[in-house]
Amino acid sequence: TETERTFVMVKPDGVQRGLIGEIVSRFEDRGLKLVGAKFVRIDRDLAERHYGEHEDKPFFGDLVSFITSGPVMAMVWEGQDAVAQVRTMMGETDPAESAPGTVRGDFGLDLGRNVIHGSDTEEGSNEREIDLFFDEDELLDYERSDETWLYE
Ligand code: DAT
Ligand code: MG
Repeated sequence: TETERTFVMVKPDGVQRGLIGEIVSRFEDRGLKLVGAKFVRIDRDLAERHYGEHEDKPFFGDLVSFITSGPVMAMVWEGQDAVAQVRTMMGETDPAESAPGTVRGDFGLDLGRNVIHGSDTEEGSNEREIDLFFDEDELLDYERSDETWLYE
C-alpha cells in the first residue's frame, strides 16, 4: 500500500444541497490529507475532457450539462491507498445501489445526481484528472500533525 493522491469533486448537486462540509469532514476524519482545493464552475471543454472516456455513451450530453450547471468543489486528497479508499467511501456509481455509510448511499437516490466524483482505480486516471484541474504549484506539501498517529 502506497501513499497516493486522488481527485475528488463535490458535484453541482452536492454544492447546492450544502454538502461540501459534510463530505470534506468525512475525508478529514478518515485521516486523508487535503493537498489542493478550488471552488470552480467547469466549462464545457474541461467537462468533455474530464469525462472523455464516456463520450460515446448515451448519457454523455446530460452528464456534461449537469457537471457544468453550477459550481463544483474540486479537491485532491492524499493518503495510503487513497484512490481505492475514496472509491469505497463514495459508494457505487448508482446511489440506489450504494450502502448506507457511503456518500452516495447517504445523500443520493438517482444515478444522474450522485453528489460526488472520485478518480477510479485504473492506473493513471488519478494523475490525469489531477493534472486537468490543478497546476503543480496548487498542490501543497505539508505534514498533518496527527500523521504519526495515523500511520505506523
Ligand atoms: P463513477 O462516477 O462512479 O466513476 P462512471 O465513471 O461510470 O461512474 O460514470 C460517470 C458519471 O456518469 C456517473 O457518476 C454518473 C453518470 N452515469 C454513469 N452511468 C450512467 C448511466 N448508465 N446513465 C446515466 N448516467 C450515468
Ligand atoms: Mg468514473
